[in-house]
Amino acid sequence: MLIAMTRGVSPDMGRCELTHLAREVIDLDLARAQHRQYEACLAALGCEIRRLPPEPALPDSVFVEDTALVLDELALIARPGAASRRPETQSVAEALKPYRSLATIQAPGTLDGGDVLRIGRALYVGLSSRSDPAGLEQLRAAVAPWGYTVRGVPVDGCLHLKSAVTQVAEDTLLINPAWVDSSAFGNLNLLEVDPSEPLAANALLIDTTVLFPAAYPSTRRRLEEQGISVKVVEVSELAKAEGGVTCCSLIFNE
Ligand code: CIR
Repeated sequence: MLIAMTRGVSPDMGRCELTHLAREVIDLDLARAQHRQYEACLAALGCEIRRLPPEPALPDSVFVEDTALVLDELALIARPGAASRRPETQSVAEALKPYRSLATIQAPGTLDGGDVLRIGRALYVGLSSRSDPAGLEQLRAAVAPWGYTVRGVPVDGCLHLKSAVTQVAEDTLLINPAWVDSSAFGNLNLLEVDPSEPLAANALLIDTTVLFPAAYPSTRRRLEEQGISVKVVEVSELAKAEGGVTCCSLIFNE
């Protein structure tokens, strides 16, 4: 069974971290409704939703993806690059303990889950404003016993690696080549976002369906033209906090 760990929207989300976006007013009620709809989509795609305890004082705590990397063999608790986000990890570690043995990124290394793209047994790690080479090396050491390859990929112009590239089918990545070097991804097929939608590369693949933001219809058409099944979700308020569809869950096999 697939588990999707999520966490509700903090009442303080208006004070979230922002790196590439200007601050806009977030409608909290709408954000909560969109988040519930997101959870409902995950449930409809076969995920069992496990809600983490709320963290009302932590503005970005809905973005649970950044707090950990959950592999079949272990869970690695992240050390987010933004200091305001580090207190989010404790409750995530507690919640993951029943499912996996845990390793933890140690100071001064930093790693955000949003910077780790897993394709089979290859882990691509964004070297971004949030994740640094020391974090990457700790990740490499933690997963070495299970034969994962780890490759650093510089990210420029966006928040995380998965803002620039995500998996949308077994052998296909959706990518914004302006933010990450396409040649890093070897033999995989690359589908580019529509140039008018630079933020559209963050998609969430569950089995053979892609959960995808309503805001990017031109890129959605590109996905559908490739025969990819797309489930659209409205996440406008979460996007104002610089979050996308991968960020709001940790998905793993029970
Ligand atoms: C942050 O800047 O950390 C949050 N406002 C947004 C995090 C989005 N997470 C993600 O893309 N994995």
